[in-house]
This record gives sequence, C-alpha cells and structure tokens, in this order.
Amino acid sequence: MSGLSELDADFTRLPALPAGVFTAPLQRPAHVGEDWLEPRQTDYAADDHRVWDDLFARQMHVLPGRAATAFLKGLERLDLGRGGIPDFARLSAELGALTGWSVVPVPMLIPDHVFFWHLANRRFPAGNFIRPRERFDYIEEPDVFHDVFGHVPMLTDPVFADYMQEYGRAGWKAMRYNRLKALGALYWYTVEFGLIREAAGLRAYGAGILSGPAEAVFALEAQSPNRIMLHVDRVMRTDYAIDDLQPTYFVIESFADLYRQTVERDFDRLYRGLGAGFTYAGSAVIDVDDVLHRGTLEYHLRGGRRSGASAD
Ligand code: HBI
Ligand code: FE
Repeated sequence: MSGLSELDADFTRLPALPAGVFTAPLQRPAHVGEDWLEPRQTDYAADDHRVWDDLFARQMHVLPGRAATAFLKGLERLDLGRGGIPDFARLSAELGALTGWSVVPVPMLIPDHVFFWHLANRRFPAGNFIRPRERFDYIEEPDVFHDVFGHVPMLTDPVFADYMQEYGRAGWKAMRYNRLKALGALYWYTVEFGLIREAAGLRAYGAGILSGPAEAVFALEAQSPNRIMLHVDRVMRTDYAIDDLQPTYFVIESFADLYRQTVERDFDRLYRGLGAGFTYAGSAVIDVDDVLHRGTLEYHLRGGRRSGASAD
C-alpha cells in the first residue's frame, strides 16, 4: 500500500481508533455525540454578526493582491460578505453544489481522528462561536471567522477540495504509525500557512494567514521569513510555531502539484523512516532547499511576539 491515505479504510462510520495509538485526551461536552457535532448552529446576538462584518471589512483591506486567486474567487462565489455570520445550512447547499463539501458546527477543537473522519467525508468542522470584541485581533482557538472565512473559500477549488479529503483519509495512516505530528506539519504549512506562486507573484492560500490582520503582509512582503518551495518530505520533518508568525513559509507551484506530491509519495515508507520528533527547526534552511527568499529572521531573532518584536 502506498500514497498518503489508507486505501481500504471505510469512513462511512467513525472507525475505532487502532490499538496503541496515542491521542490528546479531550473532554467531550455532554451535549455532543461521538461525532462531536453541535445539534444546530448557535443563534448569534446582533453584536456577534457585527464582529463578523468588522473582521470581514478589515481583511478586505489587506487581501486583494495578497490572497490566492482561488480564495478570492471562493469568497465571491459563496458571497461570504453578504453580511453577518453565514448560515451553515445555506453555505453547505451552495458549497455542496460546487464541490460536494459541507460545513458542520463543532463546539471547540475536536480530537484529531474525529476531525480527520469529517474531512474524509467532505465535511468541514467549523467553530460555532465567534470571538468576543475584546479579543478581536488574536484568539487561541479557531472560531467561526477563522474557520469559515479562512478555510471555506478554498473548498470551492476542486483540486484543493480533493486534497483536503485526501488529507483526512491520511490521518488514519499517520495515526497507525504514531506520526500525527509529521502529518500535522503538512497541514500547518499548507492548509494553514501555505503560499502559492501565481503568474502575478506570490499569494497566500493558508487560512491562518488569510483570517488575521498582520500575517499576509509579513508572509509575502517582510524580509524576515524564509520562503522555500514545498516538498512534502521536507515539511513533514519541520517544526512549527503555533502561537506566532512563522519563520518559514513553503510555496507551492499549483494545487495540482500539491495534490500530486501527496498522492504519489509512499507514506508508509516515509513514516517508517521518520523519528518521533522533528528533524529541522522552523527557521532552518537546508542544502537541498529551493529557496525563493532567504529570510533575515530578524523578527524571530528579536524574540517574536513574546518580546513585542515588530513584524515589518
Ligand atoms: N478541531 N475544530 C477543529 N478544528 C481544527 O482545525 C482541528 C481540530 N482538531 C484537530 C485538528 N484540527 C488537527 O488534527 C489538524 O490541525 C491537523
Ligand atoms: Fe484552521
């Protein structure tokens, strides 16, 4: 068996975790079942909808000329700027007609294997709540703005939509080898913080970049970060920062190339050769890298967010 995912796995029902697999113990709220889905989307207050509108307006000052063409097209096709937090049922009907994906509400971070199972079934689990105004700029857990504004537009792209499903199927193979950390790095450096080379220049397609106010400019224009062409084996060995700007961004040629890299690589062999930890620091540049920009790493050398370093 090769490729990223378990070819013979049946994902119609939530599979049992294989024996000997270690996962983070999350406490499941009493009102959700094994699938961790909310029975229905929250009724939001009027100010919740205004928070969405204000976040949306702020991003639209930053993203033209910086977000990937596929992302901007997706925003428009789903009309995510029509006002207020989108209704998941309506959004799912529209997205379903384009690529067969739906958006389902979850209360919080859900366990990896449940998250992967939803992706394998072309369901995107989205945070139900929206950040309070007091935490407008920075949140630790993904809310409905990060999840829907940041992730859902890319699911209108047919190739990216297939990549996400493949990724979900891949989770189960990674768990069998206890190499979820490595597969998580691939998610991080593509789905959350990925850049793509377009004819007009570099653009961002990662939701972590596109849903925040500062990272698009930093990722694309600052001297500080490295920008390196993405190779699947390389990124799966690379550590990442979960609570700060990235020291390195990885760039893809196209979504078709990303998809091809992940389905052609024999992940059983890759996992057998990987250690339990990461080989490369997030800031490392190695001799085989195809480097587009070698960063000064000034932001991180100054101590990053903790030290109040400036991001320009
Ligand atoms: N849960 N709600 C939610 N959102 C995520 O993005 C998410 C998750 N659980 C696990 C998870 N992501 C990871 O498995 C991936 O980031 C790799
Ligand atoms: Fe995310």
